[in-house]
Amino acid sequence: MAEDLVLLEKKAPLATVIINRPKALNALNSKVLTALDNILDSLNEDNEVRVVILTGAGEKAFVAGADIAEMSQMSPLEGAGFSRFGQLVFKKVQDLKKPVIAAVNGFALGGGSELALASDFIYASDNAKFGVPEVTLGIFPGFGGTQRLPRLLGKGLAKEMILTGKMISAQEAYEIGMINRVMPQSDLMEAVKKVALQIAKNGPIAVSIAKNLVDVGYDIPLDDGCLMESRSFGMCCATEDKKEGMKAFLEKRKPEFTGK
Ligand code: DAK
Repeated sequence: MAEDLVLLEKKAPLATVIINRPKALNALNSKVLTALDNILDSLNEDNEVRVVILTGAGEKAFVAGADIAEMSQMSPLEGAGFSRFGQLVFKKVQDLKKPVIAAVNGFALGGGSELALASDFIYASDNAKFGVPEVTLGIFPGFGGTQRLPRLLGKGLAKEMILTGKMISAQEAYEIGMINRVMPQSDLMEAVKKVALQIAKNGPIAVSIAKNLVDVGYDIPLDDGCLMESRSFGMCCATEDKKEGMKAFLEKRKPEFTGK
C-alpha cells in the first residue's frame, strides 16, 4: 500500500513522518510523494500536533534523492508533472502551519537535500552526507534546490554545490550554515525531539505566524516585511494565547496555550 511508503508516528504534541523505502535509500518516487502529500494534509488539520519531525527509515539514508529508475522512464510531459508535483509537496512542507524539523540520518542527496531545505531547520547525524548531484545525471535540482540553497548559503556556496554535484559531510554542512546541529546518530532523534518539545510548549499561533513571517518576509523588501510583521502582531493580540501567555507571566506560572 502506498501509505506504507511513508509512516506517521504520532505522539502529541509531536508527529514523526518517516520516508520508508530503506532498500532504495528512501528515494522519492511518485507514490512516496503522494503518500507524503496526504500525510501533510492530515497533519495540517490535526490540532494535537504542534511540531512535525521528518526523517528517513534505517540508518543509512534520509532520502537519496528522487527515484532515478522512475525518472529514467519519464517522458518530457511526465517529467514536468513529476517536478511540479514534487515542488508543490515541498512547498506544503515549507507552508505547513506548524514547524517541520528535518532529522537527517544519512544520505540527503538531490531531492533529499531539497526536502530537508524545505523544512524549517535541519539537525543531522555525523554520518549524514548532503549534496545536489543532479548535474552528474544530466539534470539539475528540480524540487526547489536552485532557489532555496542560495537563500540559505548565499550564491557562491550554492553554485559550488549545484554545479559540482559534490557531496559534503554533515560537519561541512554545519560549518557553512546549511544545518543547525550535527551529532552522533544515536543522539539524533532525542535531540530533535528535545528541540521540538521546546517549540511545542510555546504559543502555537505565535509559532505558526513567526514561521510564516520569516519565510515570506525573506523574499520581500524589509519595509514590507516589517509592515506585515506589525499587522500580524496586531492579529496575535486578538488571541486567547496572548492573553494567557502574559497573564501566566504576571501570575508567575507556566502558560497553558490552547491554540485559540
Ligand atoms: N533513486 C533510485 N534508487 C536509488 C537511489 C535513487 N536516487 N539512490 C539509491 N538507490 C538504490 C540503488 O539503486 C540501490 O538499489 P539496488 O541496486 O539495491 O536495487 C539501493 O538504493 C542501495 O544503493 P547503493 O547500492 O547505490 O548504495 P551505496 O551505499 O553503494 O551508495 C549512494 C549510496 C547514495 C551514494 C548511491 O546510492 C547514490 O549515488 N545514489 C543516487 C544519489 C543521487 O544521485 N541522488 C540524486 C537523484 S536525482 C527535477 C525534479 C527533481 C529532481 C531533479 C529535477 N525536474 C524534473 C527538473 C531531483 C533529482 C534527484 O534527486
